[in-house]
Amino acid sequence: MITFFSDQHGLHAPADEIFRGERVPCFETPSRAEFVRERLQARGHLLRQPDQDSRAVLSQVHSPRYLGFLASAWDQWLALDPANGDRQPFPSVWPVRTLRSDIEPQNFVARLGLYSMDNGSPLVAGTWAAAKAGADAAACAAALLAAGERGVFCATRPPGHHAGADFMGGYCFLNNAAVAAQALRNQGAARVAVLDVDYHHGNGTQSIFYERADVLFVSLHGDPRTEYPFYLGHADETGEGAGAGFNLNLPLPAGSGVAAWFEALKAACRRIARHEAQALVVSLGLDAYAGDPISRFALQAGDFSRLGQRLARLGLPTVFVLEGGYAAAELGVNAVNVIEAFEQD
Ligand code: OKP
Ligand code: ZN
Repeated sequence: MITFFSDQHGLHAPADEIFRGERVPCFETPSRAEFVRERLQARGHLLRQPDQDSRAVLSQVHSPRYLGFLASAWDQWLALDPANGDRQPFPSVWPVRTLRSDIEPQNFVARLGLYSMDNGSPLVAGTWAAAKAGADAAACAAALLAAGERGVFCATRPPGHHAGADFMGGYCFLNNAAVAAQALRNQGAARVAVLDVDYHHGNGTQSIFYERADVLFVSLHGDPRTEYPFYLGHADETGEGAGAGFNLNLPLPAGSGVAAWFEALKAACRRIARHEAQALVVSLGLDAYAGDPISRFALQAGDFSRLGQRLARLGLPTVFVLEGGYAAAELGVNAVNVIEAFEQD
């Protein structure tokens, strides 16, 4: 399968994240993408660097002030103190209920909080370049579908599905799946479906399309009562306004087994078929894997082949976008199992 891979991903390599109040090494590491690249190459898949600018599509899914902030955040951080070059900024204050988010504060950390849903998305000098290359890959993949390709894989990081129109979160900065879906719409697909199989609910993607009927969002994930992102992803979130009925969440209790997962996948596929979509975007998180260090589902490597086969049966041109998956050494095998089974079916 044609795969987009950006060398720029390595520019986003934060050292630490905050976990239970302590700094711990980041789970979302450059090695994740390198394991995927190695496996793709070993299996003879073609790798391409993204060569299209996603700027126009990005401005359809993210707000101008958020994009402006993200593109210049590192320079703003350095402007505070040149010694900040070897420090990671973390937000510590957020405009929750009753506080105003319409006015951009002048204080940098206050702006960082305005544009963040958590303190778990460390930003470094190369974050913008890496994230932008991922979004460019998503736009490239959509263009290839329009040119007749059946499946294209974006083996990119950082992931994107927690990033909303105007905020980062959960290691995500730019919503690559939303970029792919919007680009497919721009190219003439009347109806697009996004299927998110990452262990964590894709709150960013859901919120971007929540009031739209043209992009159906379907997600299979750990129940937000106990799992990140906690504040979205419940079954009663079905869409609003014109988008009423075009959002389907299938939360499963943490610890659910493989049979329950594939039952939920069946329901997801049925809803997608009913949408009569002309193209599919898969937010391909691989953290439903039994060996994932921060997730609690039970899929084995062979189950990812079964996933690829089920997706192929939808019969839709499909963009796969890498999201989470933190058992880094197994990520390549699991990702390539999905796309090869998709191609073979
Ligand atoms: C991103 B993606 C664990 C901290 C968890 C948030 C998880 C983000 C997952 N120590 N932080 O959906 O895989
Ligand atoms: Zn995840």
